[in-house]
Amino acid sequence: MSASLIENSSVRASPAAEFFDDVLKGLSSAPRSIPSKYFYDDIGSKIFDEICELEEYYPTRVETEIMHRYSEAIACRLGSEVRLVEYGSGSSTKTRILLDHLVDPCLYVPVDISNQHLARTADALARDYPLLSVAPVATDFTRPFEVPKSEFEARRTCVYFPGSTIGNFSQEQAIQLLAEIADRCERGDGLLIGFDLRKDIDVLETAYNDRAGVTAAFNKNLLHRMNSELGANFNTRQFGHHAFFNDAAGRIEMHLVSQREQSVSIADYSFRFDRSETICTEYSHKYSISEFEQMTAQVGWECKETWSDERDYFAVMYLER
Ligand code: AVI
Repeated sequence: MSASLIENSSVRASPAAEFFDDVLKGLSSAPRSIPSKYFYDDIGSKIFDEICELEEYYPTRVETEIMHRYSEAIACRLGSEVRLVEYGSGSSTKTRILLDHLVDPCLYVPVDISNQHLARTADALARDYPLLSVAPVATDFTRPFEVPKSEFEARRTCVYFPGSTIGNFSQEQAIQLLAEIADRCERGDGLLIGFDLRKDIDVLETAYNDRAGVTAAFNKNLLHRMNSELGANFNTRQFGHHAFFNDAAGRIEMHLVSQREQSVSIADYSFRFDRSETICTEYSHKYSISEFEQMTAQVGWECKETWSDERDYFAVMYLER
């Protein structure tokens, strides 16, 4: 069975216009920044999949190990006949571990901003799980969207939010998003969320500065995207990748650094960059389990169980509304 894609375009301007507006706004602000969601075009999503395979990038590997080790306990927490809604589903790799253990799931709703990647992933899932109904939604999950209904009434909806994507929001935005997810849920619905834990700075910085330069290519893909989609004229060789841990803020920050004084134009707009001036492209917050429990409790979630690895690198938490 192939899965038909729902594109949620009713609530916003065209994606190209929105990208243009966000880039102009971000490059005009001080300090300069561009929202990290724009990493994920078709090429960026593929580079991200490569990052997940890197030796240095532990989060995917460790989260996958946790999912394998505790899949039965996790599936038991979610219960049978669940409607599983995954935020930022990407390639849905970890979801397969969950799907292999869930009892009679009613519907799987992968939600992702990259529609081509989503369509391919949803088709592959529908092929590999012929008894599962898959209803992909192509949208930015931070905006309101209609969650498809299952044919048979689900016992509960569970939002699955793996991959530490929550870390890519500022703390304030993360709390706001967790509150919105709670609002979209009913009492007793669940949230299964993966987040990266605070740890040794070297381990963190190595994960975002891999030797093969895949993370650098991921970061620079944003420049290529602005050139090809917005007609910008970034000289991609004149910007470097810089990622470091900001201890006070508890986050990795990723930047594109201008290698010299230069001007860049986008449509009728021109932006001057000093040497070493940066565009912040991503935050990746790292939390402690208790910090995360407090954040979620503030907005109506009750933590039921947390699973982590032996080194406490990563945590998967199950919460109920
Ligand atoms: C998707 N997100 C959780 C990744 C992270 O670790 O913050 C994105 C990423 N950026 C560089 N490497 C991976």
